[in-house]
Amino acid sequence: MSNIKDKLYTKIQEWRPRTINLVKNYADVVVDEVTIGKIMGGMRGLKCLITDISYLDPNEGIRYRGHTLPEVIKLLPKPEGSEMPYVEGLIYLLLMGEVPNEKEVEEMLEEFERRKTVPKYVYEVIDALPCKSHPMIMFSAAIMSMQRESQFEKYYKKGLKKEDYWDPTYEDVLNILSKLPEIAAYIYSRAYQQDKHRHSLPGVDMGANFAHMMNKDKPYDDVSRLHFIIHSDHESGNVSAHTGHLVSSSLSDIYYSLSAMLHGLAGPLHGLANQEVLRWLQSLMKQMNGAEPDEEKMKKFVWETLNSGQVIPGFGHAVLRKTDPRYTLQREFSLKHIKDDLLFKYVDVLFKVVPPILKEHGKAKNPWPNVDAQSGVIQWHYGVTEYDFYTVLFGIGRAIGISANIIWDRALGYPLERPKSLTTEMLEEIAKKAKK
Ligand code: HAX
Repeated sequence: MSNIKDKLYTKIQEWRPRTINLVKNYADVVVDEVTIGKIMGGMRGLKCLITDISYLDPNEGIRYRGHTLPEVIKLLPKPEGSEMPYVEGLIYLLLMGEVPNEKEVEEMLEEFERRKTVPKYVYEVIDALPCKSHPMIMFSAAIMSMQRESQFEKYYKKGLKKEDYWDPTYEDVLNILSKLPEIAAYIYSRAYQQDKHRHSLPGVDMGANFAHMMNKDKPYDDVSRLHFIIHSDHESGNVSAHTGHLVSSSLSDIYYSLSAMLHGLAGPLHGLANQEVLRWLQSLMKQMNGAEPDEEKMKKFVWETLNSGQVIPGFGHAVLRKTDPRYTLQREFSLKHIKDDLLFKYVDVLFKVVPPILKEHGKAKNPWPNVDAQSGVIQWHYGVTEYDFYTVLFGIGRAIGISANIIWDRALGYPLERPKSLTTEMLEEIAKKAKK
């Protein structure tokens, strides 16, 4: 066993009694109330999932293993001369629940290095798709094609014990995560650059390697690190994380689970919102003839969007009730590196203009910007202007958190997910009885 896997095994053994205790001794304790409103309202706020990897507070935002995002950025080791930490260190933190030291990050980097070569057939699968396919389709198909590599499936067929499920899952996770940046960069070159792909650079971390493959200079390595880190996890109830967990609960392997989660991420109310923000901003700038932002004209445009029945992309959230700290971190990065960028100026004026309008409009429970309002603008500034690609970048990050969760789901023996459904008539009956 590698040192990392060995240490993870110790952590798992230490944690297991807590799970067993809750299941054995407290299974009947009531945690939450299931109302008709919650059932009909997409289970908003219903406390019925478990993860120890991240927790989303509506007012504070996400914490990874107890740390806020600014703390994560501050605490994790960084490559020399970089503002942003190693993504590999974040993976260690999510898996172990501990901030790694330099040596532990080094071990993680080695784990990734030896696994990062993408099999040739994956490129062929991507090439076989029409180059006008959405990049998320290419991404999902590429991951699916690698299912044949699954260690979990191989050992499960041989008769793996339940308590050992986590072990080949861990191998599958590291195998696939280490390859995602190259697969994404290949999709980019295939879709937009007439196949001018640059292969992985040996001996560099994920952020630097991705910048190299995208043919971008500094600080795009830090842009990538920041992007992958802040998108990695947002507790378990969001569509992508929940989908990944649900699919994996049937003991489908990580390839099936990650491919499935991407399909949820690809929706405009979730990850695709970053693409939608750019599309919407472009039409706004077109109306303004590319001039400097003008608050009054922008207010009019926001109202026009709302009055036509559309949502303002990049604003609102199902859980958050304040500005998303992932937005704030990206804004701070932008203020430091791209503050004169016209598109960024537009985004910054929208930060001022949209929340009061959404409040006046009176529908959205949260009028503040979310992660997607900023991420595309940074990519655009550094020359990644093909906004169809942005959700793929989100997907690399999100795969990290979902994978860490799936390893722990298996380690703690979480069961097949299977809630119960009712009919409308049954709910009407329940409602009638409650009114009596
Ligand atoms: N613009 C206009 N209307 C909005 C809105 C926005 N940005 N956000 C919410 N609303 C509306 C909803 O459409 C809903 O209207 P109806 O009652 O007519 O259906 C009403 O306000 C109540 O919605 P809510 O309870 O505040 O929000 P939900 O939990 O239902 O949905 C969403 C949360 C993020 C989907 C929503 O805020 C939205 O559509 N935002 C724009 C799209 C977006 O930015 N998505 C990315 C979110 C972050 C993320 O997951 N990234 O991956």
